[in-house]
Amino acid sequence: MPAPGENLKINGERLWDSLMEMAKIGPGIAGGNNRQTLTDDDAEGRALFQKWCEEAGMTMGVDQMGTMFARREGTDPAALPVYVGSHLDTQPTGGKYDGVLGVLGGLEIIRSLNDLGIKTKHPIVVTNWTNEEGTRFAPAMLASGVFAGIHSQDWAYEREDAEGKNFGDELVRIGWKGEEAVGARKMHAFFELHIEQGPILEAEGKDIGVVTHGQGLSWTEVTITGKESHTGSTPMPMRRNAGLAMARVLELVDEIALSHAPDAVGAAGHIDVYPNSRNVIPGKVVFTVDFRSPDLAMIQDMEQRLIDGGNKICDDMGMAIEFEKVGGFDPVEFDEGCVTAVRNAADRLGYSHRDIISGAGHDACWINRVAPTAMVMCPCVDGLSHNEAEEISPEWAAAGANVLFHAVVETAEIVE
Ligand code: HGY
Ligand code: MN
Ligand code: MN
Repeated sequence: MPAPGENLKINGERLWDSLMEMAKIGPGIAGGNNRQTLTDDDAEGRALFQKWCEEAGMTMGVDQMGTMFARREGTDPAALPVYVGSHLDTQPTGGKYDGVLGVLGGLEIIRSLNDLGIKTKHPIVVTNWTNEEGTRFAPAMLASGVFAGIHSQDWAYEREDAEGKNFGDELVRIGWKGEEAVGARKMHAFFELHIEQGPILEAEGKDIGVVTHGQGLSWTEVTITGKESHTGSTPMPMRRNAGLAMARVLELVDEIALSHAPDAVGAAGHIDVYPNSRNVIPGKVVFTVDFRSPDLAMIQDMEQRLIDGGNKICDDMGMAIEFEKVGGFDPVEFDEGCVTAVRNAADRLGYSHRDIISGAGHDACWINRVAPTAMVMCPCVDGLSHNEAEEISPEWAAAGANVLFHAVVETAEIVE
């Protein structure tokens, strides 16, 4: 198949304008976004994305997890489509580009193909995966996980948020529960453009990350039970302070991850303290430990040492501790053919690039189980993400979208 010419480019200005337009929906309090999944803001962002897709001549399909599939026809309707996309949901203090760049980068490919009057043999489908972040409803990458057969749909529907609302009801409430069976769609390939969310590309002055692997992830929910009592009148030796036990376990998490440096990371981002009153010793704490590494054995070692060490800490302090695995996936190796298409595109377009392992999880990590998959990364300022100050440049956005354009169109086969 002839590769696209190096002059095949997207319209960077239009992409940037669409990013800024989408960023107005579900604004954060510090310039970023708080467009959490299945909220009214999410519904508004979905409606805007659907409007843009229909204006670009695409037809929209929605599955029973609310994932959106906007299709541009190919010349061979029997050919399996090339899928391209990411997610529109954000963290509560999220940035404007995490996920959104991948969805709107896919839309920009369609808009550019329309401008250039180019047809492809394979249809192209631009995708918005529901609940990639896993912040409101754990785990992360929930809809792509159901699509890949990792989770059952019923289990996914029962996921609850902090207010006890469940995923299935909220999906119906916002009017985005589709008809399609989840996972019924077969893919020729899947590509995802994403900001790096780390410092490597910017530090090395690289325009493009060719993502060969994704590190594995493990989420363990830890519950420690002590005893509520008065912070003033309870003598220190009598206290069963669950908050103190958590602090010691979190020190242990840091120690465990650092023992595998530089190939592992660990922290807890979600922490609930009960009753969370200024003058009550915490009787219970619930927190989620997030371990990651490209090496599965390291992840398993970290999980086991958390359990062994946590049990010891709480035995010594006379408290109960429970562990529940609430999310995770093994390290991922992306499809060599798709990765090569990304690397060749970066070369052809003259962008500096390097192979990279994704530090963050992405829908591509699950879709890689059911279709040939690869990712394209662009740098982000100071490697910062999951922070409202997340920033990229229009040039980085355009470079990433151009490489995505070439990889997708080469795989979808241009029809002369
Ligand atoms: O957790 C992750 O890595 C992704 O941002 N959801
Ligand atoms: Mn993301
Ligand atoms: Mn994210």
